[in-house]
Amino acid sequence: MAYDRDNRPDLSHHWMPFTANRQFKAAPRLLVSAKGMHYRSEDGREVLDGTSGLWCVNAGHARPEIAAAVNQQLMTLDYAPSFQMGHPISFDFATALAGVAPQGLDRAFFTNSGSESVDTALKIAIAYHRARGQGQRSKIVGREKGYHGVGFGGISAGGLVNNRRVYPLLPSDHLRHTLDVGRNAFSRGLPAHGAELADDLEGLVALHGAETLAAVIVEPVAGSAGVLPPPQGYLERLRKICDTHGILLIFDEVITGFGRLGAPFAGQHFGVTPDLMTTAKGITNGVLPMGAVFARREVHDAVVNGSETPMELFHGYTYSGHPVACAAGLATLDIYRREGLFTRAVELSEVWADAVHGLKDLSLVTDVRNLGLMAGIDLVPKGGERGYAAMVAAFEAGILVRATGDTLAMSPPLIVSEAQIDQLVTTLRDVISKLD
Ligand code: PXG
Repeated sequence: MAYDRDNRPDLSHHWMPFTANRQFKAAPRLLVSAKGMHYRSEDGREVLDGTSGLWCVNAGHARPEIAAAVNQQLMTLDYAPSFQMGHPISFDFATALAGVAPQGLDRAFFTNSGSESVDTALKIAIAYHRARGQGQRSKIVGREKGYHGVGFGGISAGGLVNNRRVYPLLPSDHLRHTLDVGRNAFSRGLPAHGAELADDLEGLVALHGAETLAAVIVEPVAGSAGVLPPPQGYLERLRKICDTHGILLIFDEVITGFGRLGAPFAGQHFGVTPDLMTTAKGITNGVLPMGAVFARREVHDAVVNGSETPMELFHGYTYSGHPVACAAGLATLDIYRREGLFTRAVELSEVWADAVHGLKDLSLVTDVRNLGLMAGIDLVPKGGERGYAAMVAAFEAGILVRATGDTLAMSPPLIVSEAQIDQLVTTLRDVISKLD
């Protein structure tokens, strides 16, 4: 059925996620189709995708190779039980993923989303310590402004107050965030100041005792909070402190994974290898829900070989390793490799940095941050109203950007052209110039 403004669906029954439902339903923005770098809106306009959907459609929309692989898998084996039974394609996909994963992280546990990946990784971390006779290690360390999805583990580790304040939380504590506009405003790439903030972990060790801390989870580049690249040397320092105290380091690569920074994963970009890595989104180019937790072989072996029960980890999902999602994932990996998309963000990073930092002179712009094909643009704060107004005006002007509070985020598909980068920033310049 073709949707348009005269043929709008009933909007009342779908309770929308992370959406101002009343506001949206009063003035909906509906996307009805997508191809390549563009969405089409219900009023027939082309909208340039400046956000890869929600940071997931890294190879662009409607890729025929993925559609063909999905169709073929649907007609071959649409579903098979994932507990105590297996099917070949999940093993093939895990093997293929191990081939692009950071050194040593070659064991994959499948989930269906970033939130599930995070909660899975936290459980694996706790199970790992327990298997090694350190069952007291169950506290999680996250970071202010961190976003790790919406499971109870993820919101406990996360550092965004609106996602946390209503709910009971798991035992956790937090590092300070690394955003320091005072010292680092308009840094190109990694900010120079703030590596010492990693030493917060020493403070938490002193406060809680290392023997109670299971894992530290951070986004290598915080995404949802408005694109916060880590200070130079920060991740290296965190890795070192984790090693000193036997704390596992988890990189949440739900956004940074699958080429966003110009390497398959941020761990490789930074040369810092975590013990566990959470992924989702770009794993299937966003076309089907899927996620994966990558574990260092020693972490996997401690849990699996150290188990006293036949079943080693009491955890999993009906759709873990779903055959159709695996088919989409294999076809996606093929595209990333064949088209050089894992490294395209590096090739474009100077053009991208020049483009987004070109907005610096606008009087409402107070900071611009960038890394790989990600950018965050802070506007003079107005309780989120200004960011929202910018997002709506940008959409009306033909580009899709994200707003978090009064910060705008862009993360276009990795197939973006230089001309399209120019269109994104030229449009955004115009939009920001006209804001109150
Ligand atoms: N970890 C990270 C780092 C994420 O960015 C999740 C976990 C959760 O993934 P799921 O698949 O459960 O949503 C995310 C999700 C935004 C935005 O615009 C970011 C996300 C999702 C929706 C919007 O900042 N990140």
